Amino acid sequence: MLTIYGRTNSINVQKVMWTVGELGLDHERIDAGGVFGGLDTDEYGQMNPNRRIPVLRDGDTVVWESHSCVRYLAARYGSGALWPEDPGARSLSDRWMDWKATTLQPLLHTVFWGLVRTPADQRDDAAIARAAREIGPVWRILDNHLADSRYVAGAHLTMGDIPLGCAWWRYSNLELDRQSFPNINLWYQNLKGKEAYRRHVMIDVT
Ligand SMILES: N[C@@H](CCC(=O)N[C@@H](CS)C(=O)NCC(=O)O)C(=O)O
Repeated sequence: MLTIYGRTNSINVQKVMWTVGELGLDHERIDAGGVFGGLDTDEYGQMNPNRRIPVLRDGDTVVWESHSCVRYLAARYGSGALWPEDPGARSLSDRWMDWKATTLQPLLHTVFWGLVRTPADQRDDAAIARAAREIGPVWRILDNHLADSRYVAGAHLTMGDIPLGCAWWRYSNLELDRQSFPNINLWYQNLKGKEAYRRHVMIDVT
């Protein structure tokens, strides 16, 4: 059985839980991080020297870094579905996962942490406003891509949709002015049809 360490309101844990749910895998999740703590023990440090969540354990295999966890699960249990077999097709999923981590996430981090996890009197309003402005054209890149593609790597859900689906839920629940993204919105309607997305991702943004 799989074990996932991490609290449910972590976007990085949500990616793993959605993947586990999508694949219908037997698992247990152990609360860790945030108010639950538990990251400073020797045992945890041996699993993840970064002392961050999530950690995924599958028998003797221990994986950290959320995108690596998603890739591991997709490759081991979702071959031909979440894990496209063809390297070219898989590169589409891969690049949107990397894009989320490197291009989108720094901006999303600034607006999310600023608006949700920082007390109002301690916020850097200028930094939040700048990131909120700059993230619009970044989402537009995905919106343009989705004009020709039901999911990020084609007609079916793959691992490439998972980090972005989590990011979109978080972004669309923030109190800020957003442009309209019609193709992302259609894609999001498709994601909402997935039970595991509703269950693990569409929860209070805290
Ligand atoms: N790049 C890492 C980031 C991991 C990370 O920063 N996790 C945060 C939660 S989203 C964490 O462990 N925070 C400390 C805590 O929850 O106590 C990944 O994708 O897994």
